[in-house]
Amino acid sequence: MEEAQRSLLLSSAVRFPPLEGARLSYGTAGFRTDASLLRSTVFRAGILAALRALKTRSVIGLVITASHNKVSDNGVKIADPTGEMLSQDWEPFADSLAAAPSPDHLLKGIIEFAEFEKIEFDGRKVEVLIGRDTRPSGQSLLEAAKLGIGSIIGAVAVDVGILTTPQLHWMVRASNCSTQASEFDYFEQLSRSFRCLMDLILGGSESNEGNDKVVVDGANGVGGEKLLVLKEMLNLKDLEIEVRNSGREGGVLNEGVGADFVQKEKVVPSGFGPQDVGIRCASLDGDADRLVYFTAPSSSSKIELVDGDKILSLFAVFIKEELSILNKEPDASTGDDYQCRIGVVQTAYANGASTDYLKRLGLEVFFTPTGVKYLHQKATQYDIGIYFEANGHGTILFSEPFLRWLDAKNNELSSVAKGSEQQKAALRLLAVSKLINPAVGDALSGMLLVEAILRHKGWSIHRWSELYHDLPSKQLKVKVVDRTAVVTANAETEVVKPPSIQEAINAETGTFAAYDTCCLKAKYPQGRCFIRPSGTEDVIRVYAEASTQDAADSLANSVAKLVDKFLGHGSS
Ligand code: 16G
Ligand code: MG
Repeated sequence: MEEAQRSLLLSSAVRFPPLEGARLSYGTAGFRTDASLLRSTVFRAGILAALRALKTRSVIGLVITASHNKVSDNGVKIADPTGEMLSQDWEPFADSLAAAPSPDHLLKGIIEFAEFEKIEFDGRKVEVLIGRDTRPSGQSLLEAAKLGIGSIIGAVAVDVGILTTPQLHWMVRASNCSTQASEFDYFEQLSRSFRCLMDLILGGSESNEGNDKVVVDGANGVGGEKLLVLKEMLNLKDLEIEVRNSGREGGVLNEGVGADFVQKEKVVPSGFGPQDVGIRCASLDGDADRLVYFTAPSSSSKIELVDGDKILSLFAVFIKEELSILNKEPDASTGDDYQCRIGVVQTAYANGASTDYLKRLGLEVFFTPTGVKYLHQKATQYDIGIYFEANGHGTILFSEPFLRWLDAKNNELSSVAKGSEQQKAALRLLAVSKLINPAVGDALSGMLLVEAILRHKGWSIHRWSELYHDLPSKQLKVKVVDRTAVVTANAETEVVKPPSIQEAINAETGTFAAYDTCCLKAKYPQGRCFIRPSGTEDVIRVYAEASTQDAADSLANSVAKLVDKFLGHGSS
């Protein structure tokens, strides 16, 4: 590394004294904590993004967001050239950059890592796109990120403004594919492919009378704001999209609103109530990479939740049907049948009833640990990989070879069977591949796909919800002395450290071991329970599922007590 580069790094680093005390780690979704503690970490994340751009010679993304966390938090994460999450083998470097105790240590760490990764500091121009959500702390953190990026010679920070997280990921991907990559292009692509899908659907299906409205909770954040823009561009006549909590009405980000609140608390978000009974409602999270649907209850306070598992199931049903239409006729002209491998990816949080349902559809279901990066990576291994977390993160990935085949098939059908259902199926699948965000789960594009499929099938939200019945479940969090003491395996379904706790959980969950004393019935029929350290909060999470709500609650409570006993009570 040249002297000019060293002194530039040192002179900028002294302006961002390292965080004292709290040690941040690049968790499931980047660095995240109280915004007032983040300037030095975001500056260093800027350096990291610039180094990644130098290494890959590609456009890199940096997003300033804390998603569904409270408004006073913020965070930062990096998007790789494909628009996916930062490569996992760079995460330890991210941690050590954030933890470097002085500018000298920081410089030494960068030099060593650059040598190891063979990063050349040749001053060639590389770009880092910076996007941020609507948090008030975003502007000052943006300045810190810019200075971090600017302290690597040749790296240029491009402020792309306030965006949803998936928009930024999409723009990074598009920039590296040399396609149109502005925010306007994103909206254009979504609206064009949605209209194309709706045209192919409206031609052949019944009308969806009474189901032509969706009311969307924008979490008082960037998603609501952007949905209003998208709605203008879509200019729909047959679907009314009403946006509430758009962020323009003055409500507080994520406070009593948003997908995380709705999914965890199972109550309507603020601004929704009895006037919405029977109407299809949806909720986005604070940076619009999560989507859940729900209906408002007429009496009880609990909503009917249609979560990520059900969105996944709807997508899977649709894709499977379209593929079977497409493959119905043997391919007379070429005999070229493509063996399309569909894979579904879930986490341990997926409701057991959804997994059963997907398996009954004949689909291959795979489990990964929590966090988009794990699910996404697995989904890339299929021709069509559909992944969702129950909390509403997810998307559909199409492999390049499959898309090439589909394109060729469509061309062929347009000469031998133009306008046939078979050709329409090819066109519908092509439209889906353009509508759905290939970089990361995207609540806006996901919502448009849900709407198109419901319209195609003539389904109400209730019909959709009836695909299967969720097993009752309960989630709890437990504050412990050190959450990193818990190490899990098998997609987080098993604790390997500390010893013996898994046996205790098994004993509690075990259907045959634990009998209800009075009626000799299993205490937790169909019980399933796991614990895992949170990647975003300083807690251990407990998830329990059973055939009754009481049993699920009781199992979760018992296991929470075990966690407390084994790991010690943390201060709150
Ligand atoms: C982050 C993850 C999400 C995961 C959640 C779990 C991304 C983009 N986001 O929000 O996938 O479900 O963390 O949170 O990866 P937890 O570790 O606190 O339970
Ligand atoms: Mg989010």
